[in-house]
Amino acid sequence: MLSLAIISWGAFAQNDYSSMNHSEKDQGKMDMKDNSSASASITVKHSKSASAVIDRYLKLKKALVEDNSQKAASESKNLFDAFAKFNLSAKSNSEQKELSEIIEDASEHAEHISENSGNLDHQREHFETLSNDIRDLIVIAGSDRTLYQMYCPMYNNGDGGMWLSSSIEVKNPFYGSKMMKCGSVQQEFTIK
Ligand SMILES: [Cu+2]
Repeated sequence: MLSLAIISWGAFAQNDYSSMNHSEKDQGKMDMKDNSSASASITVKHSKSASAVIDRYLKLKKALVEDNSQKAASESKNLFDAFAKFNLSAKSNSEQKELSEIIEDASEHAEHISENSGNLDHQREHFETLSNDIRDLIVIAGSDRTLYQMYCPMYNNGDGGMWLSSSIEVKNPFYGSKMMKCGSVQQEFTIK
């Protein structure tokens, strides 16, 4: 599971993340390509049910922006706990099923991030897939704030990677200080 990504900062940062073996990743990518039009807007319902998850996800993202692997590990432990406390009881049966699947997958990624302090590359691989889960979760469960889906076309050997932000300002969690401004707003999640 510990993949050592060799990063070279050549013409187009050739990152080898090919050793990552997570099928969910490709699934997330497919979704991405369907709505690749620049800066679309999606309305989600206003809900506080995901507040703790969103808070902690954003703190994890900040730690990765800061290249702080140790902090990313502790924040993802907090996120893991927020998933465990997520209250599904107020949701419909079909939503409960979908949400519990998302949460199960996302919890695994949070766990990997928390267990890989000192390995930012590996934490970032899991963060990319985790971000897709958080987006899917918000689409179903709603959000208590406007969020932006940001996209970095260079990540993962040019496959690209997305993350969520509460601000339109680009602070890249995949590259941190190496390429802080790489990325753009892909989608806005507004609250109804
Ligand atoms: Cu892992």
